[in-house]
Amino acid sequence: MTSSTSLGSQLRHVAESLAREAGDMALLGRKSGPLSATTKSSPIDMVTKFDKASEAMITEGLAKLRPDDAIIGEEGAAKHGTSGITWHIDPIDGTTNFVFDLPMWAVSIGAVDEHGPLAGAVYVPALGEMFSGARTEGASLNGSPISVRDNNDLADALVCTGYSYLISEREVHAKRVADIVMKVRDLRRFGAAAVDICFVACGRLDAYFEEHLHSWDLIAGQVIATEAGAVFSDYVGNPVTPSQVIASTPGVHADLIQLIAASGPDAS
Ligand code: LIP
Repeated sequence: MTSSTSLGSQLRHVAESLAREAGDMALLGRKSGPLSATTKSSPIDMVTKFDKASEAMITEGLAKLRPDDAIIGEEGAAKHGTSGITWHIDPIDGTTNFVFDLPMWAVSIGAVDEHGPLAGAVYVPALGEMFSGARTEGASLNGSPISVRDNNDLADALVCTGYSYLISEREVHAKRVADIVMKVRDLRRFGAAAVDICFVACGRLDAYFEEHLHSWDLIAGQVIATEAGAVFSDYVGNPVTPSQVIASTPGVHADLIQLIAASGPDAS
């Protein structure tokens, strides 16, 4: 890394290398035999030894490569920093898919500075796909530039969503999905927010929406998809937060906000 390389580019490279190392370890481990899981926030919110091993590998790598940065990880990693950079780590995003040996799971590693998401990588080991990006420096899939799908028609849009682990929160989701599926090309539910957002970034999806996420689900995909031309907001068009995420190609964003508003719990 030359001294002229931007900080965003340096952090993008760090995220890619650590995501690949941890993701390949988890994929190899998953294929090595039967897997046990315990649960966290609900009986369907699972965690495995590979979630924990992946987070440990990533935090050890950051301790060597970026010792002054802060860290927030899904499985409990928490470290203060002095550099102004904070890493948000989802060591296995899509743990349910990982446990059921489905390919839609990823290692998501994103870095933020005082201005927001700066760089990130989302590695999907079972698909052999590395998404990455850095603010003002573009986004890529396996090194090739990516961009969102060019579409201005919500009825033509392939839209992805997800559901909370808390059954009590799913009633709203179910009603919303029942309405929205009638107004778009089709709905998908892949089970990993970081993958869903990166699929918007590369044009495989037109839009993604979900509530009740965490920063580690969002940050890496947010910088990648933003650099690929996606727009982000909450469900009413305000700045995105993990609690309410819309990521879409620009041409359907406003109509999707209106459709979500018309299909929500307060809709007539
Ligand atoms: C998952 C998210 C997904 C959501 C799941 C779960 P995890 O994260 O990526 O979008 O629908 O309920 O929260 O728990 O697999 O890291």
